[in-house]
Amino acid sequence: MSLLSRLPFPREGSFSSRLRSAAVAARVGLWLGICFGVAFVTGLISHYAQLDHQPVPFPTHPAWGYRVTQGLHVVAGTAAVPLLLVKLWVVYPKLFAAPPRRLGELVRTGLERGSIAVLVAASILELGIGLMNVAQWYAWDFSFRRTHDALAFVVIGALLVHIAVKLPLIRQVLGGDVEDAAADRPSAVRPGAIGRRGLLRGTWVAAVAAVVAGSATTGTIPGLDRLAVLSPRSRRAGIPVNRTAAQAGVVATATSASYRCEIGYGDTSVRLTRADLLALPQATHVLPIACVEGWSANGTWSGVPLRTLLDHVGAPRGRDLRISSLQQHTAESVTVLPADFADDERTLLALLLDGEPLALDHGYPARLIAPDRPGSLQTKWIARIEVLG
Ligand SMILES: Nc1nc2c(c(=O)[nH]1)N[C@H]1C(S)=C(S)[C@@H](COP(=O)(O)O)O[C@H]1N2
Ligand SMILES: [Mo]
Repeated sequence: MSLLSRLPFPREGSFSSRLRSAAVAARVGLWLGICFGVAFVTGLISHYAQLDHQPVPFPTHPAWGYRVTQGLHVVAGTAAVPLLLVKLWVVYPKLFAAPPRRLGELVRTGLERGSIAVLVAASILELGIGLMNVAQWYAWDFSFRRTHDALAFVVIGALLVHIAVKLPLIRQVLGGDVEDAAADRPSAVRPGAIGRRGLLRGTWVAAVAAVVAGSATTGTIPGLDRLAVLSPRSRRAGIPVNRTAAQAGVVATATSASYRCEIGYGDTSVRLTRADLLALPQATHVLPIACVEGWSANGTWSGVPLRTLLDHVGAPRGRDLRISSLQQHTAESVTVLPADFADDERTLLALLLDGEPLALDHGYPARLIAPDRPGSLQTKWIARIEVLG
């Protein structure tokens, strides 16, 4: 008797359901792979959009570009959760397969299982912290974005190894009928209560349901705010509020009569009241807020085109800006606005939303609204704008 068979584990042969088959695993795996692929590409886009220094400037067109890519990112990640659970349930018996006896086989199997262990662990962690971030449950000290980004490469790397190893089997079972038993484990003979097609249909429904539930419980769906138990975001003028002025600790400074928006270029510095800003030429643009957490909403924003302000202090085109909030000591307190955004005529120092003065929670007295920019970088309660060298 081998050591493994003496341990109190189940044996591979004791799993008898026909549902746990390569034919099912490959079909769920295909969709899981598509979700991971979409999440990976859109994640890279999001990561790049949030870099302070972009070798190739992130585009400002189309204004809804980031809205679409980041919406897809969160949809793909959310749908992947039930797909991954079903996939793991289907292939779980393989965990208890007896190791091969020949050394060459043993090494090959060891590498294969090792890559699967990495893939499973990294996938669970990646989806887990992603969902926690969407739910605004920051139970960690590390930078979410850097960790999520680094783990994504581990997941995709291990996934590619996994697909390469399994490719012959994948082609065989995807080429045949889902009921085909040719690639089944010998013990997988007991018919399930729902059948393979039923399990697959149920899995697709679960994936769609997860996306709908995720959207509703995070307050993404207008009118369903009462379901937003995971991260209640109140709405002002139809746009969710991600962090309120009270949470940001800016109520006093944002409403103070001594508020000034400071614009600095070299030795020039002007300090403008909200009334001064309102007296400058105004423009109105319909632009979305597209939160990295997946929700997005269009707003009709009015205010001073940033370029008008820059001309006011004589700043040339082609300069990045550093934008500081009245809010202190958070990732959102200071952001860099790349030159192509600063010079885009649609980029506003917004003062009004829907023709009404900005709500305090939406960034009163003045906030940044730029096209095709991640929501987290649309700085609220702006205190200072510096033209960088
Ligand atoms: N100063 C500051 N600006 C901020 C934030 C913040 O926490 N502090 N949150 C950002 C995030 S994550 C998003 S999605 C948008 C949301 O804007 P809204 O609350 O007006 O919808 O504001 C951004 N600007
Ligand atoms: Mo956000």
